[in-house]
Amino acid sequence: MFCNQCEQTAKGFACTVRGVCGKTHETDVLQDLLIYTCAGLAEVALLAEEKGVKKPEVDFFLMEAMFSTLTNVDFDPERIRDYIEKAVELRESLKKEANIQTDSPISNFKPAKSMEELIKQGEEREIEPTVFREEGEDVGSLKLTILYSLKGIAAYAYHAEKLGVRNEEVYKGFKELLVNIFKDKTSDLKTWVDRALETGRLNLLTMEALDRANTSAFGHPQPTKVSLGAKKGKAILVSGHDLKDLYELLKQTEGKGIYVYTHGEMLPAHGYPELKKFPHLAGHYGTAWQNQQKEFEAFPGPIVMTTNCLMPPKDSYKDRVFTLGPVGYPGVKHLLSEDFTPVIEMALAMEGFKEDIPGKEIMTGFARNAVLSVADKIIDLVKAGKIRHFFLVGGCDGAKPVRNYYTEFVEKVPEDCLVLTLACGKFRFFDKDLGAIEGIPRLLDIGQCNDAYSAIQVALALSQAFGVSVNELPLSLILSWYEQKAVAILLTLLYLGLKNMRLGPSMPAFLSKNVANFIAQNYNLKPITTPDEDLRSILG
Ligand code: FSO
Ligand code: SF4
Repeated sequence: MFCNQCEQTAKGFACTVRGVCGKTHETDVLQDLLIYTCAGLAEVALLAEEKGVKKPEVDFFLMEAMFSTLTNVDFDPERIRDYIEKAVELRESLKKEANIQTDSPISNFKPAKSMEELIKQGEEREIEPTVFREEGEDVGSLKLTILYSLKGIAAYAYHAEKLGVRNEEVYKGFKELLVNIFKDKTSDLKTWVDRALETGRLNLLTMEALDRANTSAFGHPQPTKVSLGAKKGKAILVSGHDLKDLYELLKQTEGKGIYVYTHGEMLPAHGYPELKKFPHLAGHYGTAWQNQQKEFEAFPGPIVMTTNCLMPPKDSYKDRVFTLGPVGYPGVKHLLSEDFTPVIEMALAMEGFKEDIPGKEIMTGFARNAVLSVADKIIDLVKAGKIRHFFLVGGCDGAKPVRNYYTEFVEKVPEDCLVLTLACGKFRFFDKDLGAIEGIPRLLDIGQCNDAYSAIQVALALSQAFGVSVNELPLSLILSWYEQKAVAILLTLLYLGLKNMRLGPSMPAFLSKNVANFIAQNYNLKPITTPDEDLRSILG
């Protein structure tokens, strides 16, 4: 196997024996084969569209299948095999319906019948080394950057589409880029740099669609207090990012005497009016994804993983985990629909929390509408010199101890500065009381990584209000990355022309030296150093 798509990749190079995340060789090569098969389906879908045959279910399938190859989503070779077979089935039926004949290898791939042979086919089509061998290191690096961002886009588009919102321009561009990765042998670097930025643009459109989907279904998030304690009684824990899954579960558990708790990236769900209206949405339990083995083990009820980041479950709680949609793990129960009956039955059969557990209260729900509703006040405070600087300390968490940088950074931010945050990296400081500046809390949780669009809108609105470009605002982005949604967001920020961002805890292994230099020179993207040094160089 060869996988270098996430921040924790082995030795900062690639996982080649077994994933640090727990992904096996078999799953890895099958995922590469699935991506190859999806490229074939995308190619045939584009040809069919030219002939006027358009199947929305093909686009949705592509999003779900590509999402399943993202870090910490699907570890189950059988489920990846099902996706490969479904992709070929959809491709062949499209060919028939639109009368398409093509000799393109990706569009004619035939999956082997036995698992053993299928794995061999995957080994022959391993994406990373093939890409590097054929077009040289720099084009290979850009192709991987684009491919990984497409996985991020797939995740966002999957959530949006589940709520009935889609963007046809994104789906078309997505399919074209996926096909190009496999078929376009041009070694012209400029072409691939332009395509990487185009991927960033498509991701912005996708995040806009997701923001629209979430806010039209559940309302605009409002600043909301969330308890970190627990109530005596039966309990279900919901993790991942999918708000629709949480909503369905809340509806199905209504009046059943079960409390529902959020975990990890589900925390911002508490801010949405249509979700917080359920009185049995009781609070938030636990912290970021990398702590789940300890936290899930201690939770006295079933656990629903709606998306990443799933870690290999320990035997002590494996039988209490349920996966959904693109998520999967061998031997873990998988729900085929949003019918949560098995989860509810398990919760009812368990005792739950034996007593009330007191906990701190924290705030979430500072998405774009909430922040912009006090924009005038914020602008006045900046003009009066009472707010000196904004720091967006956002992104993913992870297991590496060097990620303490982000905790220390937030602790050291001077008292006349605001900290905006999003995604699971915030669990390193989300329960700190940073106080307020004239009633504006100094720590504002914008939401999930999926809400990066909201943060971008806040920055754009401030730049308009001050009549300067975003790069001239007293705003610094201190980013942490882990998986491929973060790669897509980074490309969006580069597409928007954002400069001087700091990225950690390490630079992506898939960026070649030349590509990394190109980004450093053109965007002044810097690796994090120490909190003191970075604060000094930003604030002077
Ligand atoms: Fe975190 Fe995982 Fe949200 Fe990521 S839970 S690391 S960027 O998948 O999606 O922030
Ligand atoms: Fe390694 Fe990350 Fe790939 Fe898992 S997803 S195999 S940890 S690079």
